[in-house]
Parts: sequence; C-alpha cells; structure tokens
Amino acid sequence: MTTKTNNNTSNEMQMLELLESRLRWLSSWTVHNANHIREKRDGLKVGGHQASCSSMTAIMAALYFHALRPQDKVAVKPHAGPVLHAIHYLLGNQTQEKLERFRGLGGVQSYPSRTKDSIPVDFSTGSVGLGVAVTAFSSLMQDYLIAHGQLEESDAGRMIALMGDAELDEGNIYECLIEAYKHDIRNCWWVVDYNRQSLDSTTADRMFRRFDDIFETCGWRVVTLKYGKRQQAAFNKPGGKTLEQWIENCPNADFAALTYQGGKAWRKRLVKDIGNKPNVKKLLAGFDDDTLADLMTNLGGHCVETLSDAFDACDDDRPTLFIAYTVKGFGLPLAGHKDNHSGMMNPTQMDGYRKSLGIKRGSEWEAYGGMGDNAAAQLKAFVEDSALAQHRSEATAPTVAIPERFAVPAGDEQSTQAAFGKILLNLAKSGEEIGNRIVTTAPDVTQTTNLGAFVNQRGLFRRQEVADVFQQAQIPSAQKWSAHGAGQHIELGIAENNFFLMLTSMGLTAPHFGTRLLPVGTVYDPFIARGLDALNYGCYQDARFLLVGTPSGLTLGPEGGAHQSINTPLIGIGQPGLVYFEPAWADEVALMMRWAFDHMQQKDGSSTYLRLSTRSIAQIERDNDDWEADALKGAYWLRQPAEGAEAAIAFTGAIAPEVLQAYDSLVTDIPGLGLMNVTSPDLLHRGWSEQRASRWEGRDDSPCHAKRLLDQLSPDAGLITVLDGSPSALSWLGAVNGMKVSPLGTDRFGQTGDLPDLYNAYRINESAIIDAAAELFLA
Ligand SMILES: Cc1ncc(C[n+]2csc(CCOP(=O)(O)OP(=O)(O)O)c2C)c(N)n1
Ligand SMILES: [Mg+2]
Repeated sequence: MTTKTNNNTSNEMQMLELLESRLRWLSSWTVHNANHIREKRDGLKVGGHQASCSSMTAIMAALYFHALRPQDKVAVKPHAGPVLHAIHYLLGNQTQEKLERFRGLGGVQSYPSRTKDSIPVDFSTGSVGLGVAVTAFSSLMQDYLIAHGQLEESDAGRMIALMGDAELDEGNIYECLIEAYKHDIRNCWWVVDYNRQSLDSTTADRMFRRFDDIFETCGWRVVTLKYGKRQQAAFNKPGGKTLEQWIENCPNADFAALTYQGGKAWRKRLVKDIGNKPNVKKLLAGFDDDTLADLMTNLGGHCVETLSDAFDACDDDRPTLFIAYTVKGFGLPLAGHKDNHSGMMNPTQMDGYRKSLGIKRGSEWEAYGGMGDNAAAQLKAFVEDSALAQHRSEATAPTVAIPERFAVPAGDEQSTQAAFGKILLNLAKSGEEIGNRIVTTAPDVTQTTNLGAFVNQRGLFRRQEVADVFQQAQIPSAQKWSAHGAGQHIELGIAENNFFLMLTSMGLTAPHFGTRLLPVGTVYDPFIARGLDALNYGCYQDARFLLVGTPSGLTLGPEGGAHQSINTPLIGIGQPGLVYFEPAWADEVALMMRWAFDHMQQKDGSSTYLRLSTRSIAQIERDNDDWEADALKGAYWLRQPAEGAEAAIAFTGAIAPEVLQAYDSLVTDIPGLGLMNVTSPDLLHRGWSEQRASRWEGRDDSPCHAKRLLDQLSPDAGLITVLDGSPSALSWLGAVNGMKVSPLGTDRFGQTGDLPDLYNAYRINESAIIDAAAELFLA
C-alpha cells in the first residue's frame, strides 16, 4: 500500500463522500422497502436497522473504496449488513431483486452470511462479538500458513472487523485479546463504530478511555478518530478550543439527545454552557442551525478524509483498534435517539429524505440516482476502478488425499479416546500428506484428551521459536513442549469460546486462503456447552473440522457431576453442519476419523463431532468388514435379529460391555433378540427426517436407514434404548415404525462414584436393561 497520509486528493474524498451518501440511501431504502412497501402476509414486523447502517456508511466507504486490498478479509457488524449489500450492488455483484427481497425467502439475509448470501461474505456475523474475535484467529491461521510455506508473505491480507461499540461488552472479545497477545498476532484491524449506543440505551461514560488501556496493554495500537476535518477546522478558529473542550466533556446521553433535537437545541445548549467564554458567540454565529448541527456531528467516523488518513497511516502489520466516533442514525431523522436501534423512518420521513437527495419517485433503486449525470458518471467510474472491483472470488483449495483405511490400534482393551490419540500419532508418522495437513488445537486439555502423542511428534506452532526448558534441562517428561514455525498444534488457554473460534478459522482456510488444512480440536465434552454459540457460529459459516469431545458422560466416574456430560448427544443431533458419531470400539474410531477427514473436504460435507470415552473396554472380534458401511450410516446390527423378532436393544458408546452382558442374559428368553449399535443417533435421525421430506416433495421415498434396520423386526416389536447421556437421543427410534420403547440413559446431574455404582444408580447397567426389557413385555 502506498502511503497517502495527508495526501488524499480532494477528488477522491469527494467521491467517497458521494459514496457514503449512496450507501446511506440504498441501505435505508432496502430496509424501508421491506417494511413499508413490500406486501406483508403474516403481520410480522420485517425489521432492519437504518440507524446502525448510517452509523457506518462513511467507515465502510473509506475502508472498502480507499483502504481495502483484494487479499484483505472483513467481518461486517451484523446490523450493517444492508450497507455491504449496497456496496456490492454498486459493484454489480448484487441484484435489485435480491435487495427487494431483503429478509424474505431467497433474498438478502438480515446479517451477512457466507453460506446464504450470494455476494462475497468473508465472515458471517450475527451473534455480536464472535465475528470480531474470529478475525484475530484468522490472522493467526494466515501466519500459520505462511510459516508452513502454504501462503506467500506477500499475499498476507488484513483480517478486519467492523464492529459496534456494544460488542465491546462481550466477554469473548477479551478472551480473544489475551490469546491473540500470547500468539503475537498481526495484520488484524478492528474498527469500532463508536456511536455510544447499544440496543437499549446510550453506553456508559465511565468506559471512556478504558478501552484504550485494555487494548494497549494487549499490544494493540489504538487510534481514536474523534473529530472530523470540519470540526478540526472549527477548533482552530477563535473560540474553537472552548468548543472542543465542551465536546470532550459532554456526556454520551446529552450528546445523543442534542443530536436528535438538532441545530436549534445545539445552539441553545452551547450558548448556555459556554456562550460567555471568549469568542464562542462569534464562532457559533458563523453557522446557521443546519450547518451547526452538521458541524457538531462531523465526528471522525463520519469524515471520509479522517478515516482514509488514519487507515493510510497504519501501514504496517501491527494489530490496530480504530475507535471511530459516530452518531447512530447519522444523517437521518433518527439520529441520536436512544430508541433508534430498531427505529425506522416513517414513509413521510423517507419521502423527505428521498427529495433531499433529488431522487425521483420510482427511481429509488437507481444505483447513482438523483446526483446529476456528471457526478453519477464520475462516481460509477470511481467504483469500477476501485481495488475492490478486482475479482475477489474465493479460491478452490485442492483436496488432501486420505488413505483408504486408517490402521486400527492394537490392544484387547482400549478406550475410544486412547484409540483416537494413537490413530493421530500414526498419521503423524505415516509420511503421507495428510500428516502434514492436520492441525490440532485444544483449550489447555491437550494431554488429558490424548493429543499429546501427536504434539510430541509434530510440535507446537509459534511464529517465534520457544524452547522446551524442561527438555533442555533433561528433566524427564512425557511431553515435548517446544514450539516453532513448523509446529502443527496451536495450544490455547482455557477458554472454550476461543477454541471454537480457532477451529472456525482453521476450518475456513480452504475458502479464505486456498489451502486446505484438516483441523482437529479436543475439548472436555461437557464444556462444549461453554463455547456452544461459537461452535454454532463456526458451523453456520460452514467451517470444516473434526471436534472431539472427551471424556464424556457418567463414564468419567470419580471426576463427578461437574465434568460428566449429559446432554451433548442432543447437541450432536441438533447442531446443523456437524455430524455426531459416538463409537464404542477402536475400529469404529478409525473408521469414523477417516470418514471425517474425507467428509470435511467434500463440497456438501460438514464438520464431525466424535464423543469419546476414557473407559477401557474389551474390543470385539469381527468376522468381516460388512458392518462398516452401515456404521457410517448411523447404526448396524451387532447381533442380527431373527426375521420378525419381538425385541431389540439399541445402544450407543462406552456402555457396550453392560449391553453385551444384558444381551446374553436376555437372548435365551427372547429368541432372535437383535442388538443394534447406534454409531450416530444424529445421522440416523437426519435420515429419518430426510425420508419424510423426500416423500412430501415427491422425491425418492425409499426407507431411511433406521427404518431399513427396524423393518427386520416384527411391526409390534419392542425396543430397549440405552446410552450414557440423555435418553431422548435414542428413544425417538420407536416412532420410526411405531414400536414401544423402554428408554434408558441419564437425565439428572451425575456425581462421583465408580462405574458399577454409577451405572446402577443411573440405571444404565445390565440389570436396568433386563428390567427395561421386562417392562416392554409386561406392558
Ligand atoms: C450475542 C448477541 N446478543 C444479543 C444480540 C442482540 N443485539 C443485536 S445488536 C445489539 C446491540 C448492538 O449495539 P452496537 O454493537 O453498539 O451496534 P450499533 O449501535 O452500531 O447498532 C444487540 C444487543 C445479538 N445480536 N447477539
Ligand atoms: Mg453502538
């Protein structure tokens, strides 16, 4: 980037000002059209945020059309989504038809969405805070790729978040700041739309300058853009310093209220407060009411020149926070009102706004309407010449070859967690490309989730080398903990939000940087809930990774109720974009991991979640591989039922030994009893939903996998379902063919205990299964 500090040509600034006005109009009109013009069928408010948009139009004009380079990526404040669409409308990437359908089916989404919008969206946003923090992790991943020779340093872009000031209240921002400091991130900009208004109200004056301290402590440069050029010029006139001082001390709420009230109110208040100070009256007399209101709201975040200069001045890779002072609802009759978050201009106000821009009725969608032919042509040429207009389509990353089979770790007794660790280690040692593309991460649980062997083999990633002091001092330790540029594990502090955002960034390297990584993250299963919104966020934007939740369930035994996950199977079933498997044996783990690495690279693939256990159980003999295909569809018959059998047990995961014992006890009384291993309650349920959807839509309605398996039983057979988790994860199986079900599982908090005691107390042991079977037949 060439430094243009203080040298930005007045012509360019004029263009940016015109653009700002276009973006403000188009975003306002998009929201207005959807709420006041488009036909409504359901009486619901459509919604949209004109005030949040206009707060950011200058920031986005200056960023997108002055500072942004093709390799930069931006997360846009959710409520400024219509401004992003307006930008792409001007660039010719968005259609009027989609804008007209804003918030309607198939139209522009409420908040920028990578997967649902047709324009280029680098990061989805919506849940405030997450879209900001994810940029820090993506800048770290960019450095990872550079260090691994998978991206040229010269192709490094900035990861930029355009954020609302209330997003600074989200805790995940600070969790991220700490992690980002530890990893010495660079090439990250966060631009705060500092309108000092949230959804409910104006924000706390006490936080003034505190953000500077917090960010500077974490190594960020803080650039505050408080005053626009017109204000700065006024401050240099006689009496100007007094005016500047007055604004400095003005409480947020007062400033907002005066902005809403306009020029007359400003004058009255200023005269009252500082009118008797030297030269102030004369200074104020130089402005009529309208220009005085303009002057008072010419804050840094509304001045394209101030913004452009500031962006130009930060011509290095230091992480930077721009605090751009703004007015929420800038330039609209809503400006400054504390209730303006969801407020909208009424048709009369909108009409006045239209007229003030010289836009003819019926020409509202005209990209450059109302500005005169000359200006329109000039602005169009300016937009078309911009760096942004260069094609920015996302790269397609080549796939990484996955071996036909993953070797199954040897051992008569194994836990699924240990098998996972060994398989990863095998891949690390295999010499195959897959070993180089796997990247792992964990929130301070690397060792206790069995990632340690992989990390010993491949090292931790740091841009700057960090020696393992314990190893150098020859102090015996199982863990080699040295870090370097070639390392393939990104160790995180204990913050699950960061963990899921890290996985999100890892899982987006293919579309973002054209290089595919195979991310694997491990977390204690119950603490998935801690980062659940960030997990959902990653899945929503189709990031691809393998998530391992372990240890899980009551099966954790002595660790007790705070660590025993109960409802994660339901998360696994309910989370779109994530296929949940829960294996019982090591050979299943190998099969599912292979599938996950393949599936995460498929166009219509997804991420995978493995719920694993630390319980070491006897492995079973297999006669052949016939079970595998069904296991990958969600279930297989471990003991085939007799044709028309009267009952079956369906189970999931680490309680397999209890289930096998119960099976052996019951099979003499219930001849032909079936035993179904449900490897993925999620896939099984999805298949069932899909079958019904197919039927309604007149597509292929062949039976789903669950039905195909259950059709082997008598139509009035009974099912006993059992897992170490919420019973509802499996109890629905009865509904597939209208069978009676006797469901077992846990729906109370766990506690400390050994497995015989816990399985007995929570009724997931052999005798519970036998009782559940009896119940079916007694009923
Ligand atoms: C996690 C989350 N909680 C709540 C909301 C609802 N919400 C949307 S915007 C908003 C306030 C945003 O204020 P700010 O970030 O300052 O944006 P602006 O003033 O620019 O609209 C809230 C609470 C949300 N989108 N995400
Ligand atoms: Mg705000």
